[in-house]
Amino acid sequence: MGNKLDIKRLLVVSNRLPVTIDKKQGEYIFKESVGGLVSGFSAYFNSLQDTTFSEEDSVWIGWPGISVDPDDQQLISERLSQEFSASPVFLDEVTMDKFYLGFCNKTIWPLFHYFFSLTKFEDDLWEQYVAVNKVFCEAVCQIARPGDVIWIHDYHLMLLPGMLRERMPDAPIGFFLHIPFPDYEIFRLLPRRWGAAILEGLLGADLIGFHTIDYTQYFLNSVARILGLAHTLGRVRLGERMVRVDTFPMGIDFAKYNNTAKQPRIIRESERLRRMLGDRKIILSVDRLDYTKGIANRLEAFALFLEQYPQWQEKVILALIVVPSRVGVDQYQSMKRSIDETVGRINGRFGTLRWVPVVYQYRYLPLSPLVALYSASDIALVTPLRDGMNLVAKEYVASKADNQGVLILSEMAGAAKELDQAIMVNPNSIEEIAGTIQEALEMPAEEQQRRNKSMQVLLAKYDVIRWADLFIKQLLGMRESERKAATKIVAGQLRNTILREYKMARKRLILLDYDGTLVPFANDPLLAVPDDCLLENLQSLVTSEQNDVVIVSGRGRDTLQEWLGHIPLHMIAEHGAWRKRKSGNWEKIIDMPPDWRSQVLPIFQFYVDLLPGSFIEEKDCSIVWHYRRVEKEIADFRANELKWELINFTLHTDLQVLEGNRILEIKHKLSNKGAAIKPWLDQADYDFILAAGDDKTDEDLFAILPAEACSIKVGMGETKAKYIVHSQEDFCGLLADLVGHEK
Ligand code: GDG
Repeated sequence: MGNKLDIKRLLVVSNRLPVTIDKKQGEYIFKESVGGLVSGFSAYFNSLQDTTFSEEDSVWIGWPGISVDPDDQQLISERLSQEFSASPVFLDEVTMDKFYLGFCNKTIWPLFHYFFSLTKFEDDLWEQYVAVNKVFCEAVCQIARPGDVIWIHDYHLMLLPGMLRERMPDAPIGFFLHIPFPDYEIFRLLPRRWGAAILEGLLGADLIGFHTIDYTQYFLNSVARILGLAHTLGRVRLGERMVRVDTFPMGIDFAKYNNTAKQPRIIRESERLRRMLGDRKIILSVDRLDYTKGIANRLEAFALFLEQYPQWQEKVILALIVVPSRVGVDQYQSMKRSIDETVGRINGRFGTLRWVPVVYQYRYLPLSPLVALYSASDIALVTPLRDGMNLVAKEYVASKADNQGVLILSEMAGAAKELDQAIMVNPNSIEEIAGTIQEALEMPAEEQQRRNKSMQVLLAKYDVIRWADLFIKQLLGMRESERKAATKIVAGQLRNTILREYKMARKRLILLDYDGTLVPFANDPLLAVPDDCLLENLQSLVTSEQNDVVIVSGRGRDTLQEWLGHIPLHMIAEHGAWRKRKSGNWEKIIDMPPDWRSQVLPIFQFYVDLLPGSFIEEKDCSIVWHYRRVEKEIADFRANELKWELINFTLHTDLQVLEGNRILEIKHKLSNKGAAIKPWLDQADYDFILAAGDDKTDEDLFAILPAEACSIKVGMGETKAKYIVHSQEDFCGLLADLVGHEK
């Protein structure tokens, strides 16, 4: 596995520890916890000693599942630490019930799985959620040391990253959500105060991970709509911090399931199971008891299958394993009763003295019998109504040592994005599931093998260790690039150096972009007028004989002339199509092809009609389509369409498409800011060159500068510039200081 990094420990934080404590006759008993997070993640956690983390044991922090008597807490902590590398968050059962069975499972769980009619919106549940997140925060703060990497898991602790960030501004913090993140239309059903607090809480992390691209997009969309924070390629800037949001589909411990299935005792157990069930075809259903898992529909579909395909009666059984879960929540109790009744009804209706159609167990199975059952089953029926990922589907395929068996999988499970060789079903359609069972039972053996092999390759490659490793590498990698970027930020020592070099220079060239660099963007480009302070600063700059100041802009020359013409500046307009020396007139540098305007305008016009709020700006040698005023998603979609149409149109012409800050522009391919400033670079022996710009077009300028030039990108993102300032205001502050040195 990966290189050992200079990191002390990984602190994993989740609601429950991988081990649950029970007390029987005064004795504490330790047993494995149930559920996707624990069963999946434990493999990674247990492998840690040999991987990325070194020096000391990593720690898993969470609730141990029981109120521990204060007198026993020391002892329990020691046992958990020594035997399980775990550290307990001591909370009494009443508090935990209010939290776990309250906001977690009466609000977040139903809402995030699109069961909004089951969702409770109660203030006291929210207050309890906040309070327990605070207790976790205290617990982590007590354990964390500088250098620790903190990885928080799941929907119970969505406020924790933000709370920890306040206490530990520099700690590397990751967060992974194991359930779906819903579409904005669903998320916004939460009172705004709660929704905003959850998003802000999550954004306390450096890296936020989801199972699928859809969840990632939904999250980013909610962040944009509710907090007003836009993202660039999944990166959200929060003041000095950058948060990355990305997709990491969780894998399973493939080797564990595959190797277990190959063990002779498991093969024997699997054969025994088959014989015991009368050598009938076995359809397997394994889930925690949960309304999201679609157990009721699955049972109805099995009944419909027996009715529609009577030839299969007595030849097939449904092995229904339901694992107890969230026993205190009302819906779960009534669901349990309803499953019991449905199973009874089906068995009563179809069963015979020799055949029980649904073999039902309401209990947790240890790993070996579970794998034997996976291995013995001809079909796995995994039909959740909504599921973040679903690991059972993956485990079933991994346990097919002989590659025989068919996975029927709900298209509403995150796993459907990867397990493309499963037979997909809509879990809401009982008819569709029933028909698919028949299709699966008749699938030829070779086809089953082909499909399973293909999925096994994927599962073996993207297993849980690789999943976790990628997440951690991404988390540390982005911290590293943030650290590198920080060394480029014009502040402190670096700022003083630039000011000093400026002051000491004999002859200076100062190249300044206009929009986004000297003035903020305005919704209407004609409103981005320079204010008095900027005009004064520019005036002071040009007053010095030592300075050549060039405004290098994409703006039309008329606008530049009107706004800045009274100051003796050199000016480049329309990305270099026009040039003006400070004491000269405007010269045209580029000749546009004939008829270009009459060809381009109708294309732009069409998109203005399609996207109300977008508009055209016509210049001498270019045409710009602005879409800044339009809502992001719809605008991005149209902009992408138009971009490709324009790229196609310009293919064999001298024209070029330019993508700027919420604009698309057509210009001559020879006009660019780099070529435009070349005459200045060729002409004089400057001993100080400063260039600043915020947009892609400014990159052409940065690229042509000599290595010693002081190039400054305004805002974040990939750049060829040597240095960075966070904002346009920051750059104007620097400019004011340069001028200050001038006085
Ligand atoms: C959440 C998300 C996401 C179940 N019964 C037994 C047993 N299990 C194990 C399975 C599997 C795990 O529990 C269940 O995981 P799932 O992914 O299917 O579902 P959730 O518990 O709802 O998990 C889910 C997951 O987190 C991970 O991110 O995939 O979408 O809801 O590993 O094997 N294990 C044993 N006996 C049982 O009776 N040994």
